[in-house]
Amino acid sequence: MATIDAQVLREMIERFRVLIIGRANAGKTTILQKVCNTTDEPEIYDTEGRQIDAAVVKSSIKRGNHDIRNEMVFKSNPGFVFHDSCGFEAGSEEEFLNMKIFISERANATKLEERIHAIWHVIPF
Ligand SMILES: Nc1nc2c(ncn2[C@@H]2O[C@H](COP(=O)(O)OP(=O)(O)O)[C@@H](O)[C@H]2O)c(=O)[nH]1
Ligand SMILES: [Mg+2]
Repeated sequence: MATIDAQVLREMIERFRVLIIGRANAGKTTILQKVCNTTDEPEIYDTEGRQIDAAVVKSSIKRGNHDIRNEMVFKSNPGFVFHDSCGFEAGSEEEFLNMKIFISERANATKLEERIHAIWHVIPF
């Protein structure tokens, strides 16, 4: 079986796509800022690549309309794209279901760059 060199793979996918899961306030955003070595808030883009205003994102999360398909990108690290989920707390069955749908869609995506390349489950101690 032919193997693909990691460097070649990185060039093929352009951006490494990570799904980060854990309950609200688990520290997901904070840990992403740490690994991206930034204190900036991430920029949020919809699936069509249109940037969404941070205030709009915050108010829709408050209304319970969080969209896992949105892409979070830190200016300092354009090679990484993050998807945020908060479906691991009691009473958020819908968010949990959305996460499962998103994972199955992105596990079967034909385009390698659209697939989820890693899932990071954040558990606060
Ligand atoms: N004590 C403590 N607080 C943290 C830690 N990481 C994040 N926080 C705080 O917890 C709150 C929620 O963090 P945030 O990253 O927004 O969580 P998210 O909802 O999972 O994205 C913020 O007030 C952070 O400053 C940590 O490791 N220890
Ligand atoms: Mg967050």
